[in-house]
Amino acid sequence: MQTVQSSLTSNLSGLFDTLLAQQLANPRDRDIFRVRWQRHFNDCFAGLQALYAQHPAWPALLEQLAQRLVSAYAQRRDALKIHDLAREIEPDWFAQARMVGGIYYVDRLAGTLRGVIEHIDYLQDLGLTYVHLMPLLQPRYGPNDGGYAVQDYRAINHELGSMSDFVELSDLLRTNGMSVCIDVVVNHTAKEHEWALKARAGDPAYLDYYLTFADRNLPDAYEQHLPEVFPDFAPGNFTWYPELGEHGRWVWTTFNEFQWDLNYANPMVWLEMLDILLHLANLGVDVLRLDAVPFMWKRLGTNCQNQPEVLDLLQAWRAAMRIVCPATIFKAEAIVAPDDLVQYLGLGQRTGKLCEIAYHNSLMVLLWSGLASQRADLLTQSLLNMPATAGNATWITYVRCHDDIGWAITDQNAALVGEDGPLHRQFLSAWYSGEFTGSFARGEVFQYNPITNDRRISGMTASLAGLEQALANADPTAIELAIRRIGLLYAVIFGFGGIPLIYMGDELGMLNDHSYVHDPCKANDNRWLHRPAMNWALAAQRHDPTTLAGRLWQMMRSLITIRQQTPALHSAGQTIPIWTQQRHVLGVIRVHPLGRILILGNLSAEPQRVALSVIHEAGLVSNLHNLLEPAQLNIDFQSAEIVLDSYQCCWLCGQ
Ligand code: OTU
Repeated sequence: MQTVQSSLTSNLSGLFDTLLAQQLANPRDRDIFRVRWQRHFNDCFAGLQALYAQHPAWPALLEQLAQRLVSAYAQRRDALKIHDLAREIEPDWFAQARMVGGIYYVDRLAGTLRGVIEHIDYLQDLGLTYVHLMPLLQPRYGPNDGGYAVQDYRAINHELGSMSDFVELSDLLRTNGMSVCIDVVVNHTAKEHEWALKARAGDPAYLDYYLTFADRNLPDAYEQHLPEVFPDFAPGNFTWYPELGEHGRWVWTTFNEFQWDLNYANPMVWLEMLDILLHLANLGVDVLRLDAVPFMWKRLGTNCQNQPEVLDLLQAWRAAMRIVCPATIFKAEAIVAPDDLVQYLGLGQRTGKLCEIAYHNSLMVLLWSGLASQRADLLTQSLLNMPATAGNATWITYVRCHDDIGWAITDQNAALVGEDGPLHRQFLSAWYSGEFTGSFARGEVFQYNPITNDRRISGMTASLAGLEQALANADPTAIELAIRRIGLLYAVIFGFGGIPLIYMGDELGMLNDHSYVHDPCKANDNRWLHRPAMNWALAAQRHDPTTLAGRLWQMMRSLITIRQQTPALHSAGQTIPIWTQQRHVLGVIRVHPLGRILILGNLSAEPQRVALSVIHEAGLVSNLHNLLEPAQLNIDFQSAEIVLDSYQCCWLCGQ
């Protein structure tokens, strides 16, 4: 095997030399490629070999891989090559305290890409260094799951603008210090994608790009272990297409019927998608958000998520990207259990790296859980049980995103703090849908599953945190509390470690938007409740602190400024949850050579006290001060306690 491998790699090395000589005029470019190839090719090769060495297309795969890598590199613009160099010199660029992100739908923010160009001052004013533009590649016509059913990965959604608009916008963002993140839906394509059309036209090579079955035998066997992602509007995981094959076939459709899962057991699929990733990186994209990665490999008898092969697929992609376009990193969109999730960060099973960043779904869910129960114990316990992540990889921390909130809280962690898992999850759904007596929240249930009793939740941050109800009741005290809740959630994710993301409109306290019910392509999916169009009238009030929008903006702006001025918040530091001996107060220590910060968050509506001894044990003994606004620290020296106001978050420093 060893000799086969070494002869294969030496053949490849020869092939690379020929291709480089043909396609790259500048000898320095060829040298750079070779250095990177020597560093990363083994990681790429190891992943691929594990997956495809037995496949008849194996030798062809390697040859085509070499060709695609060299041609993508030859097409890379000089400005991006300099960007690559800068990022190689500063490999922790995404882990630094200056990183703060925002998430936007292009159409909802500003109509078109040109509209975003015109509003770039707004993003700058907020202080962002990272902008996630929601799906903007050409989707199918009609319902398209908010753009997650892509028809053409090489075209920009023509309703948003042209490819040159996009390149102009991403160049502009980058030159203004903002990295660009876009979505790449790697698990499935629209059923109108070119590959699917060819499969439907009867081309067997393209039929093999998807997972299709002549009868129900295998689908039924798989279904026994498969959950349903959208049980409500897309039940089951397979859809019958009478026009497919000779007598019709079942197609694997994890999500909607129009989203066809790709067959990654076919190496050509891996290669084609790599080509797309390289193409997008060459447009100047810094972060590729790989959608639904856990689903990329199927195995009978399992839930077909997080299979070890997924890690090999990612390792091979990432290594290939490091050779051509090291400025671009991967963000894993894996909303899965913590043990499964941490696998996507850091090192793979074959020691190559996988993704640089991944969503911290658990933190998001647990913060909402803590806010409803006004208790920190489940949050603390679950964070303590979270496996560690590897070096130079970090979290995306967030309060809300465009998806629903699923109550991913384990029965085991719930039991450790004396809670019943199923009951607590039911409580959270009742609380955030506003059904629970005394709830401050106004969300809606998404995808009720009568079999599992799961009820996920839709809703904007401000509506879930009480602002909508407080405004409807014109209740100034409730408004105050809602603002504080929003501030608390964001203060925790800003200090926790990772890149904090501000969900569009949260900086202005934008509320739920019910207008989607009038659009037939959206009406059955209440996730549109929290995908409102930007309210520019509210945005215009942002510098006026006497307005609600102005207060929230001010709060967010000050969090951003303080984070960016605190280099010790670099994500390479450790994040250590502690018991504060006070069930309502969350405690997290951030430890970095540049400093130690204790984050204390009061999850209750009442003032709470934390013993100074707890703070001393956390390593802060003297010269205690609070970095966050308001910077005062309320210490009761008589009882030796710190007093936190309702929903107050402090970032404590000291010696
Ligand atoms: C993602 O979410 C997107 O964020 C959704 O907006 C899409 O609808 C979906 O993919 C399909 O493209 O299940 O409920 O572990 O949880 O991929 C949302 C990952 C989802 C999945 C995630 C998915």
